[in-house]
Amino acid sequence: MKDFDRRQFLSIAAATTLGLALPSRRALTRSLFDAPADHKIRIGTGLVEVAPDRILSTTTYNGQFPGPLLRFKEGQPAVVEIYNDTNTPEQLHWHGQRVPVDVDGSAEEGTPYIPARGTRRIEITPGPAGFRFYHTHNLAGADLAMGQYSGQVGPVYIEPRHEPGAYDREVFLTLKEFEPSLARGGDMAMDFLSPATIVPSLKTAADRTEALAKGRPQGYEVGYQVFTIHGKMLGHGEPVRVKHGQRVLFHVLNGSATEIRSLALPGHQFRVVALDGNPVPRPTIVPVLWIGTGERVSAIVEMNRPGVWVLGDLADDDRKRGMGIVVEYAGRKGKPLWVKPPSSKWDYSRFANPGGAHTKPDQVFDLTFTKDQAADHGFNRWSINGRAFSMDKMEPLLHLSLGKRYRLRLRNASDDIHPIHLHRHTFEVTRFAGKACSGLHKDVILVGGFQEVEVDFTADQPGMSLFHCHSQLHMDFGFMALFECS
Ligand SMILES: [Cu+2]
Repeated sequence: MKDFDRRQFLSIAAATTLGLALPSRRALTRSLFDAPADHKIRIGTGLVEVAPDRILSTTTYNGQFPGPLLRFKEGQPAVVEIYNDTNTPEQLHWHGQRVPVDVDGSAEEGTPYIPARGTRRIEITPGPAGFRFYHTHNLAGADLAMGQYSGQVGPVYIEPRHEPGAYDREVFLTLKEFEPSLARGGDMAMDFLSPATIVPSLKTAADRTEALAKGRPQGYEVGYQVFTIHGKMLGHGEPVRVKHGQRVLFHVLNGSATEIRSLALPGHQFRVVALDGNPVPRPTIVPVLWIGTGERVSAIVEMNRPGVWVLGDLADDDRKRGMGIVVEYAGRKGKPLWVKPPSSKWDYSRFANPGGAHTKPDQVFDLTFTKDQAADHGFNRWSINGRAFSMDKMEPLLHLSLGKRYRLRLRNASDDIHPIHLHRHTFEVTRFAGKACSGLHKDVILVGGFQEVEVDFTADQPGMSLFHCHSQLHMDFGFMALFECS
């Protein structure tokens, strides 16, 4: 705590010297003197009752899963006290927020750890407004009890200064699997992204690296036994209780360590109003939501088909093992009904403005992702531009100038889909698989097998920012890079 106060003092002293605007007197008083915390988070072992006969033991926030919904007000400084009751130093990452390295929650960037059996008290100025989340940023490697395989995931809502209220109620849902295990190969849905345009040279490059791996087995993938929404297997939690005519705004977070999820509600449609917590330029009605690891979708459902329904994943195996929640209309009883929706594609550009970026970037960087099959103790090793990240060699991959606009051309020379995430920034999707678009602001984007996606962003955060695939299995085996900005 002393450490925190000193740093605060130094940053204020520096701001004064530079003649910068000081935080408000209230903010100053709160941080320098020991004001009560706005939120207290306790990291420790918790029991999660996913069903009456299934109680899991895992690391949680405040003994519950998901972690408590943390509400902040945009731009209003808040103090968070984090207690670590485990024997492992921890990192708590504020996903989707523009916060300094000191509090972002990434050891790679230089955030101090929350010591084992210790405490860290931080102050953040929350923003941008919208649906964010917080999660551990520890490596797990081959230890499937660690990192985001555990229960260290919770939602954040940052209230905007003006809330548009075109709905009757809000429901926050966190999707998460438990009881992971390693297997060779996987069965993740691959063909839902649209357009499906691939770049032949990326396929050729992948074929070449695959040929080099000839004779090696498939790399490990992670599978799960237990699937939950809001910490409960389908049929075991409280249903979402609705009334005929209500407009319900669902804020859905994919808190998975590795999986892409889908969601449908038979007889109903989703009006997608925000992606990754940011309002979309063109709210669009879709029958199915697809949500990559770390992505969020906010969608309004008009409750106009009274009954008892399953809001669930399209994958039958996963839904039967728990990935669903019951939606029950007032006065209706009976067995929840699931109906497979007609097939549909997920096209990010439908939510964006047609046509490309309005601002020309100052510089374009190509980032090519490759897989070296089973190259690291049976795990696939991942590289960005030929470099697999390691904590021993942490030199930044890109050097950025503060205030400049950059374009990243994300080039996937592998057959997997990767949820690509950039810390401390929001990017604009300007081209998806050959289709130009604009106005879609996100912090995670799915890049399909052999596909190319372009995102633009302004480097407005000094210091290191981590860029990585949000799959724990990929980031832990090389799929990370640092961008340094000064
Ligand atoms: Cu990945």
